[in-house]
Amino acid sequence: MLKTTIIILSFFITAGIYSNAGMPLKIKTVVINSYGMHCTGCEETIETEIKKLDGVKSVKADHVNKKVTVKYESTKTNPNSIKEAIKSAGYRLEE
Ligand SMILES: [Cu+2]
Repeated sequence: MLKTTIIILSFFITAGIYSNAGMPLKIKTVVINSYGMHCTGCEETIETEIKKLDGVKSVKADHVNKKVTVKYESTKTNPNSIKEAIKSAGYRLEE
């Protein structure tokens, strides 16, 4: 009887662990300083390049404040890949 209870309990605990591991998306936000943007056209160029990355949920480039804000799934991409995308769009990470 006790053994059965333990088996049933451990089943539920295990099921709980797996559903937690599989379910929630890990969305992170990163703000990257980016230089060389002069207008909204530049913002669009950077945004288009970053959106090509798998796992990017949203991207907002801001040429006035020289920042690019990106929401991404941390299991699919990372800040380094986003920085590479900014560089291949023709913009700089340092002033
Ligand atoms: Cu421009």
